[in-house]
Amino acid sequence: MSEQKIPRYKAYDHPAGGWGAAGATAKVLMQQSVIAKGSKALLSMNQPGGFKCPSCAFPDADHTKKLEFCENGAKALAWEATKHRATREFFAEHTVQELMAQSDYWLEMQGRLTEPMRYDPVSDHYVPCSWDEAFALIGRHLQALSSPHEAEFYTSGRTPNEAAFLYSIFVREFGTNNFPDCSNMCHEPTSRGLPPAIGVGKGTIVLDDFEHAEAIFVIGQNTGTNSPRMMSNLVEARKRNAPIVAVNPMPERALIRFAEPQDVVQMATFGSTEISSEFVHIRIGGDLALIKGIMKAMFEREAAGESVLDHEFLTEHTVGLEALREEVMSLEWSQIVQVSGIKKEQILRCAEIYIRSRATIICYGMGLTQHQQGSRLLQQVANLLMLRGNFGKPGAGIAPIRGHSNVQGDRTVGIDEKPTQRYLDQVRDVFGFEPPREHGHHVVESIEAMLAGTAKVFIGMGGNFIHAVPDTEIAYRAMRGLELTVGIATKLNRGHLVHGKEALILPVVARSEWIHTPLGEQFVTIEDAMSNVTASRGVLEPVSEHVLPEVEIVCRMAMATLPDSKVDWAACMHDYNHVRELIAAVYPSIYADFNERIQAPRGFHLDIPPRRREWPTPNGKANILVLPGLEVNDLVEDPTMLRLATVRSHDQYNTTIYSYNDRYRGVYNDRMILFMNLEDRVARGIGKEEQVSLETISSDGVCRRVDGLTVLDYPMPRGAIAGYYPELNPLLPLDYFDRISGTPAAKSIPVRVVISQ
Ligand SMILES: Nc1nc2c(c(=O)[nH]1)N[C@H]1C(S)=C(S)[C@@H](COP(=O)(O)OP(=O)(O)OC[C@H]3O[C@@H](n4cnc5c(=O)[nH]c(N)nc54)[C@H](O)[C@@H]3O)O[C@H]1N2
Ligand SMILES: Nc1nc2c(c(=O)[nH]1)N[C@H]1C(S)=C(S)[C@@H](COP(=O)(O)OP(=O)(O)OC[C@H]3O[C@@H](n4cnc5c(=O)[nH]c(N)nc54)[C@H](O)[C@@H]3O)O[C@H]1N2
Ligand SMILES: [Mo]
Repeated sequence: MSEQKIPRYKAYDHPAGGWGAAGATAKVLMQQSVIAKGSKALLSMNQPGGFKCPSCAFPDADHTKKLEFCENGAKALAWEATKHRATREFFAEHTVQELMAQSDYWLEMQGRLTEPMRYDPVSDHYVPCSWDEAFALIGRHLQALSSPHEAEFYTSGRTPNEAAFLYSIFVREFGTNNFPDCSNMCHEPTSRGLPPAIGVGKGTIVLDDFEHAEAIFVIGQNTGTNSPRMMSNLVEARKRNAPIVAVNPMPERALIRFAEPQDVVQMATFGSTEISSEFVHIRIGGDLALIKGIMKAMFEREAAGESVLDHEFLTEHTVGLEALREEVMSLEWSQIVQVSGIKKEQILRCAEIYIRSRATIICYGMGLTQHQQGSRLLQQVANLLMLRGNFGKPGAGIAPIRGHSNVQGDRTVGIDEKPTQRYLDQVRDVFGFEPPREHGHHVVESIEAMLAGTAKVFIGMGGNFIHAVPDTEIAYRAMRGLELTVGIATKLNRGHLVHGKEALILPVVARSEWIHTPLGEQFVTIEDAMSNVTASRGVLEPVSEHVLPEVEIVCRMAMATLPDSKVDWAACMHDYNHVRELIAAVYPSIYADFNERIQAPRGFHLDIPPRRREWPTPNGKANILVLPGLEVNDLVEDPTMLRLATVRSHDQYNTTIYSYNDRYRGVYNDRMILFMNLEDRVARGIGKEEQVSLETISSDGVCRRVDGLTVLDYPMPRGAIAGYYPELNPLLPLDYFDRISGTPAAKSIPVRVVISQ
């Protein structure tokens, strides 16, 4: 197993993609022993009639000449279609305490879960239990609570629309809006920050816009690893000379040079395409200063008599321009340069690219959202776009590159701890019960409630809550205080081992597997990052006859918990068309005729009013909102401080570790790494590849420390370091989050190095 191999570090100087990616795809299929099965499934991934890739949320290309998969999609599939099984015999062999000693990698390598298991405290083993027993246990615990707010209902973004919708109705009829979800740690700043600005908390582009863009900015996103299918769009843009500006503290390989594994000529000739025309080596958290710098350059040119703003758009559609101009003009260039770490000349070049382009797309990922001012930072991205009317025209718009394949869809169909009153009225009218009106808990609040003893039950619809959340050790304590924890999952993970007094693991049918009910074959639907809703039909046989689809699990939890329910759960359980009719009833403005429209081979697009220059904001305008100053995180008065970004390697999917390699960053067989600028290393007296510890700088008296981290010389800006999530989550304080969205600031943790004695 790669775990036991000796760590190796060697800079990667090839283009990303290419034969390395092709080889990695074959290798992962082989490793999981699924060559034949996996290849068959790959052929129908993201094709009409097939299933949606379980990896990222990037939309499918609207053409048939290509197989729509990528190296990391293949890994996600191989991981799901694996031949390995975590059976009852496996659980009989290991106590939970023994399993706790294993790595996350090892746990998931045991393979797919095959039947429901219940924790037995006497033997410290998970033991088989029937589905009826499992649902009865859940029903008993939920009914025993003195208030419905004592339960937390987590959702991860792989859950399809039908299951997420029913889950949201079940939980609301039960009586709470406690919906912590993975989005709270991810694109919540998009969902909360953008609505006051443009009226929607989603992106405004469609895939075709890439073909019309005259410039593309990719900020804080590692495209080649986390949305590899988007590389085709970037390559295409570069080939027609559209400039691409990449803004990142790490010179991510694929953003520099990329060879398309699906381009036969490039593969045969070992050719590749240069991606970034401008690589902006930003300091962690320096993006606000960069954006303000670009805006300042524009305002200065206007002041000098040039016309670089889209005055018509600004006058007709926006409010707030003058306040922004005043604030931006009050900033000194020297401050902008210092905080961003970018020379004025380069900022001016970026401004020039932006001004010349008649249609610009700004894409962004976790490098922008996971800061203390993540939501308001995104409002500045929207401002920048508004200055040149980059909304509601071909080739232009804002493009949050979402993470999980259905994280956007889950929110659309009701997974929301702060639902609108309008939606709640609609639920009341369609189902005939009064849903709770008060806001529920997001992720951080749910952990606080567990720590305070006011939360007693945790139900995890997918995901790996315990290793996704901040402050790992504190989170362990929170989880262990609960009465009941339930993990609805495909694979064994840490969340099943850090459990409450009673615990269940409920195995599900995976995305690539078919769903047959007594009413025949069913399909589910997914909403991608560009608001396209498409059908997903698995093509593989489910892993065992004892796993259930998520839809059935939700219905049976509801039936066990709510004997007098107003909802006909039995009618939903086996008939997904009926579920879609209910979705259409609750969301008539976007989901009318759902069952008819989903018949189109590529599904349909949900309405995004800003695409028509309509702004569903209270004043009906696009609002230019000001975030004063240049900082997106609280200042820390400590000269030894470094800002730590926790990032993904090329070989992981969130908390799922596929291997210990990170090819493009030149790391093999190791994940306990700190990427650091050589001068920062030398200044601290750290030897080359020496092991150190990191400690969080915080004022709450808690000592947060991770040991055994090897320091690698890496082209990071001074003062910025990076390491891997989830290994470094113990350093992220629970209280360190964006107040608007609740999103932990996982890209800017203030830390100091402690040299081991
Ligand atoms: N293969 C694979 N695909 C995935 C995932 C996966 O784990 N594996 N996860 C999915 C999920 S849920 C999500 S949300 C997405 C995540 O996709 P990304 O958003 O690409 O995720 P990260 O790796 O967390 O980091 C993003 C980038 O931000 C940069 N960065 C860090 N700090 C800053 C900063 O202050 N400013 C700027 N400009 N950049 C910064 C990092 O160097 C890194 O390149 O991918 C999805 N797709
Ligand atoms: N420090 C730090 N922390 C972070 C981040 C970061 O960048 N830095 N990123 C954050 C982000 S963007 C996100 S989205 C979260 C991710 O948080 P989660 O979504 O909670 O985590 P995952 O690792 O994606 O969940 C993996 C588990 O999902 C289960 N699973 C897989 N497929 C299915 C399925 O089809 N159905 C069901 N029911 N279960 C399934 C498997 O059991 C697997 O073990 O982490 C966040 N945490
Ligand atoms: Mo995410």
